[in-house]
Amino acid sequence: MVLQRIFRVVIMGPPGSGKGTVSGRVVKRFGLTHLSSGDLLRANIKAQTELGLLMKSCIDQGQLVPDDVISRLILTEMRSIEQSSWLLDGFPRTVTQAETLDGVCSVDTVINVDVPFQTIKQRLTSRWLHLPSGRVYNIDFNPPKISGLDDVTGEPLIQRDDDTPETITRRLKSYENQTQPVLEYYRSKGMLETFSGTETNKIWPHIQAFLSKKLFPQNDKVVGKA
Ligand code: G5P
Ligand code: MG
Repeated sequence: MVLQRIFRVVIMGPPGSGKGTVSGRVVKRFGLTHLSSGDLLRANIKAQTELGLLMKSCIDQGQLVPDDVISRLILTEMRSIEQSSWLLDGFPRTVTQAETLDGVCSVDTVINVDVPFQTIKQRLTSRWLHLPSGRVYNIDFNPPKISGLDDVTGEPLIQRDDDTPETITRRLKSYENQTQPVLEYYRSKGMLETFSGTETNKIWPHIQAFLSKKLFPQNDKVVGKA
């Protein structure tokens, strides 16, 4: 199925709510290009760029990096995919970032993955990551086929430095204080679609159905006529 125009989707939710996991499924099912602010920052840290070195302590302490730094990074990356439909994960995280994004493009819809904090705390300490691709695993939920290795490349998996219990608590606090107002920002514009639950496998069918309708409204009409 080919999209009839370019779609721009933002995915939001607390740390560990499953944004990366859901994004992987959206990419596979709908072919959107995934752009993750956290993956971009971690790639900069791994490559030891000036920006990566500057931002590492901020991220490891569970604080947000400054708005101007992350906005510049994301907007530069967005320019290279402006002819594609995309899914933006982890940006915007403050109202200032949301206003910056509004200044450069119009977003079609905002998906909010709403998972209780208690569920999240248990998940994040057992997360494993393939750094080059951003593929995520969890020893309870979706373990790799071979322990410690990525299913696709066979390369080693790592644990994120910010997945310690204390840092997770700080990340959830900063989500409450700085990112929840962004949900209100999009809700007031009528753009927010919230999907609540404690299991990605139960939330995903609803997101999939919503995006199918949004991205392929013509199919709905065909079904309606039949
Ligand atoms: P990130 O990288 O954007 P967060 O904190 O927003 O980080 P995170 O931790 O990447 O979000 P996620 O993507 O929402 O979480 O969740 P995930 O990785 O898919 O799933 C979490 C774990 O749960 C995985 O192990 C997965 O397998 C498992 N899982 C999924 N579903 C289920 C389920 O149903 N059951 C179970 N049992 N497990 C499941 O940002 C990192 C940092 O970068 C900076 C900040 O410092 C931030 O803290 N940053 C920004 N700073 C300022 N502005 C921005 N815009 C920034 N963006 C990033
Ligand atoms: Mg993520």
